[in-house]
Amino acid sequence: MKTTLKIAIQKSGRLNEDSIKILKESGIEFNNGLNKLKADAINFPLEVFFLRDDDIPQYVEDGVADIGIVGENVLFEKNKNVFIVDKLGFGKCKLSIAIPKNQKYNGIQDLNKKRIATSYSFLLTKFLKKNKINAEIHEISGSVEIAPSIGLADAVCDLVSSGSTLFTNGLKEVEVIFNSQAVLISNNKLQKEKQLILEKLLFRINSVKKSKNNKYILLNAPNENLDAICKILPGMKSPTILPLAEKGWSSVHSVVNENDFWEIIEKLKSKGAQGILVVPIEKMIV
Ligand code: PRT
Ligand code: ZN
Repeated sequence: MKTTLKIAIQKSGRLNEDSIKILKESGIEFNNGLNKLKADAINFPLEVFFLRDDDIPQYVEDGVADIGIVGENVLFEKNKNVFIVDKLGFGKCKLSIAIPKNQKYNGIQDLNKKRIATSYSFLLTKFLKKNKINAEIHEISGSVEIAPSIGLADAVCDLVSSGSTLFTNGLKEVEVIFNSQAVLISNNKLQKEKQLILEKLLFRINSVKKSKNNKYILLNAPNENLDAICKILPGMKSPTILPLAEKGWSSVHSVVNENDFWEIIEKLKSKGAQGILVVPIEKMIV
């Protein structure tokens, strides 16, 4: 029988769409798992399991799934023995401690003797211990943010992304325990054939990730400034330069990183670049 790699992703919730998207953008076709536990990819040796995110680390540790996509927050809270293969750059959030916004906060020692509600008792215990804080942890599984207003706790430890949940519940963030994002995890003892499939998958995922961070740029430049313009554009190797029909002008093509993008555009304009076009890249193989 042909070897397939089994990947566990979230069935529904915040990581579901992006997990499916990164696989599909990697050219892997499968049904989306609506009312299904499992789907076979059509054109890649991959089986996709749709699970609750909380169960994914255990499934991967046990080898029921070979790999999985899960938030670091869940992974570290479950404290399973698996291997982080790659950070995926989506599902970003913070695990933070928050208190009622009208309360003064002079530092972490203010959490001493406080009751903190959380679904992350393992990570919170570790954090409090490290900081020598003696607080009472109330483990609750949902709607943590309402705990202070109903008198269940003095503070909360929960995930924060935009901060609007804290705001609407009259809370303010006072400590960030860590920053989290979705990661690709793997069982520690993958068979050789499965390891090879994982490497193929990783190669594709990285091409997709790289392409998202980069843009293809085309511009027209006066020939006398070409040297200066090429110095501004790093490109994958060096920029492509083609003569334009108009004498004394060339077309320059290159790849720029999203992070430096606006700075580079400013510099290009100052060197006389015109007709600048910026195009998204679908895949980038380097
Ligand atoms: O059903 P299942 O168990 O699979 O899903 P779930 O309900 O446990 O998790 P889900 O879908 O809510 O989140 C899945 C993962 O998304 C989390 O484990 C995180 O890794 C990641 N993630 C990213 C978040 C958030 N951002 C986030 N903001 N998970 C939850 N939240 C919640 C947070 O708990 C709080 O209630 O959103 C609220 C805060 O959001 P803001 O924007 O108001 O700050
Ligand atoms: Zn969950």
